[in-house]
Amino acid sequence: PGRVVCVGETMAALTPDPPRPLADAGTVRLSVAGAESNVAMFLADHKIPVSWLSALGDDPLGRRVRTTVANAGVDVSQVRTDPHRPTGLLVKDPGPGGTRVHYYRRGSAASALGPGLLDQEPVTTAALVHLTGITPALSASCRSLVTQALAVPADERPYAVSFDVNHRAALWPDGTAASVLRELADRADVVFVGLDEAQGLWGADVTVPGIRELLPHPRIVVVKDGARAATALTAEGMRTVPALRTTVVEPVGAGDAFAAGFLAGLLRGTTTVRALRLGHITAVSALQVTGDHGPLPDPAEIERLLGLSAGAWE
Ligand code: KDG
Repeated sequence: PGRVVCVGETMAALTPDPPRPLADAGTVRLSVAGAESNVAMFLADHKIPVSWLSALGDDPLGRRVRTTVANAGVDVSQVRTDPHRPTGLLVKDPGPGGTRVHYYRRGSAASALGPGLLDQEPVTTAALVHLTGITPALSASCRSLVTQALAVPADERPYAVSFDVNHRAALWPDGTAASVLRELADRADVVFVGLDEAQGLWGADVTVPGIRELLPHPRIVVVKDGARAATALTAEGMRTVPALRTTVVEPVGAGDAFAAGFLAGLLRGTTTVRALRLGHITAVSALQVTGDHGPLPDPAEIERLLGLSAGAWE
């Protein structure tokens, strides 16, 4: 398969360990967090050649992020080091009502990324460029990076574009996000969106087929319905595959893992149903670890899971 280029910000992340409210936490765990680099790491696990494109500060956290992504088998040679801006930071605040995320990323190295990135290697020779709805919320230059990647009509672009809606309410108002994300998503070749995410953005009564009416142009729209199922809407119609039952240690990263598995299938030319199954199988690897990125099952186990009868998937 051709090369995938994932573009977007990755931050250092701090999580109280054991989980407890930040205000009285003692020890914290340091890890890395970034939707696009998560996708890149899972694609590398699937042996898809992949580069991650971003910017980091010239600081220890930036070096930590770079090393972590590189050690997962992702090409990071074109990730810039910005001498003037820091690496972004995410801090998790576990509480009785769930975990809140606090961002310290305004003015970060990656927030200064812009459309210039698109005119250079590895983007110019990529088979697929993966973007998310986080990037347009980061800064004006980041928004124009995503807008320009999608400005050329799909059949005239040298590469396909996949776009995970990934709405982050902490970054921008829902009203702005709803229209910007819909316009951007509708210009992509492959779109990933959660059913509840779509309902939050575009109306509580939005249904899976209704999402196709909102996004009529992409070749494939994948709607993820949490732990239940995922549906691919294509010109051939609708294909739904139930999720695998699994124990959930921590759900963050599962959406990124799902996207990577689906894209790996697509790039290898498998059927839509197998690509959806590969998405679910990859998601399990993220669900079963506290971090965003966990190991895939071995290839024989992946083949076994792919080959199970439809009934066994329910
Ligand atoms: O998809 C997981 C990401 O949300 C997380 O790793 C952090 O990229 C991130 C963000 O901007 O919220």
